[in-house]
Amino acid sequence: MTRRKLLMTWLSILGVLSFRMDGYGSGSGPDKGWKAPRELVEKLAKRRGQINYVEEKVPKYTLPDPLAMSDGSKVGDAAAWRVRRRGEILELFRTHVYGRSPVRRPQGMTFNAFDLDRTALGGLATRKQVQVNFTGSKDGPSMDILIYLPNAVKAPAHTFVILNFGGNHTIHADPAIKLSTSWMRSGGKGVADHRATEDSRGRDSRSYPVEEILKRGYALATIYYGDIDPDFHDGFKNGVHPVFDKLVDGKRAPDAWGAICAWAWGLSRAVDYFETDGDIDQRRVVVLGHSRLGKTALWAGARDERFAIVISNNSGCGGAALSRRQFGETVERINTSFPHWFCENFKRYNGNEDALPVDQHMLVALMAPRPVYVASADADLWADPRGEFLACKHADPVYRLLGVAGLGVTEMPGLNRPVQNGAIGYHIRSGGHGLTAYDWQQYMDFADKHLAARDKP
Ligand code: GTR
Repeated sequence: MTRRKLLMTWLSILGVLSFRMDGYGSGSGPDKGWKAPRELVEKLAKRRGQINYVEEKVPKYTLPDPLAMSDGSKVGDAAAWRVRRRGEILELFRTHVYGRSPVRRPQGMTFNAFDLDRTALGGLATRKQVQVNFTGSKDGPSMDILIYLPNAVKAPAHTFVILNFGGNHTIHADPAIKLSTSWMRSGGKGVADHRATEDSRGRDSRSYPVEEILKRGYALATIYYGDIDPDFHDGFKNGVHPVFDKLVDGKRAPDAWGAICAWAWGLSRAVDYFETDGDIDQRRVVVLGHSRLGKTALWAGARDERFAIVISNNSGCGGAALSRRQFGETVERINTSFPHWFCENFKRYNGNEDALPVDQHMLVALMAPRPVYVASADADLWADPRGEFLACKHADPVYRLLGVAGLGVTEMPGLNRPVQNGAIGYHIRSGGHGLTAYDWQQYMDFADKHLAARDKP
């Protein structure tokens, strides 16, 4: 053996060893692919008997083929996908899952900038705050967009847009961020009588590494989701629903939009604004969301192709996870806990997932050929990490039909081994349900690769 070969052999042995050590303690080696941590499965199975956390108990299921039309005919080329099948799938999701929103942007919508500081965050950023009045009336529903632009980068900036859970003022301690006056869910620090108090300023900053994002050259835009529609079931009397709902005989239709669709619609209104702001590169807007807002990001990206990249963080049931697996949260569970999230028709599939004409791999496929990224967390079994991975895997044939490399792997990667080879990114990281600095790093790496490749505006 030559000295070089000997050295290579040693290096590869060392490589394998360090690979193994990384996965230690998780119950799954990165070389073998992720498996749900056994102790956690046992604990959860005991605590919530009616919910399935055991892989072996996942029922046998057959997924609808994204590349077969509802009449059974095959989708054999990119044009057939584009012209026939994509619209058909979108329509199925509208009818059966998320509901139908107004088709056009609201007439008379206005954008009112109420803050501009070119020396924000010690000179790192330009901060803007803009109120979007959906009907053009100050008394009508509105949302506030908070934007940080990186001063070190020449405009227009590549931008991440994300809905937040607690009000714009919770993402950073910057005292100039307007304290939200909207309705809030109770429970979080700094919320009294469903309103934010000063104590909630910067409360959620760990999920929004604003300085890191800016230093990597990205702009960040964020909106409080409750501005668009407060997150509780009130019969669709508040937020944007009563203003834009089309009632039939005084009633909402079974495919009328639920809250997730309203939040997604709000994200599209943010893009309407970006189109008017020369500081933002409207062709390089990345939509990202966590959990229920990860479901929202996916639906936003499916509905509106102006989003260049779509990222779902721990979105689970009704997001990236396959419904038919019935692992962790199920369709019945989610429709019971959150009856206002989806359209009324979705309830027909409670305990009846096989009857759904779609599954969530088809939602991921609706992003094609645009890049999409799905991320899971080791301890977040409620969101069914394997189901989220499988949705990516079964969306892959659509990407390939369109001539784009999709996921590029067929087995789940190990913990903290991001897959970013093609236009479908995926990772499962250690830890629980949450949006972390690690997740952001992967998303920015992914965006670096894909946004630079887009045509110049
Ligand atoms: C849970 C819900 C999940 C997920 C999560 C969240 O209670 O069951 O589907 O969306 O909330 O949004 O934090």
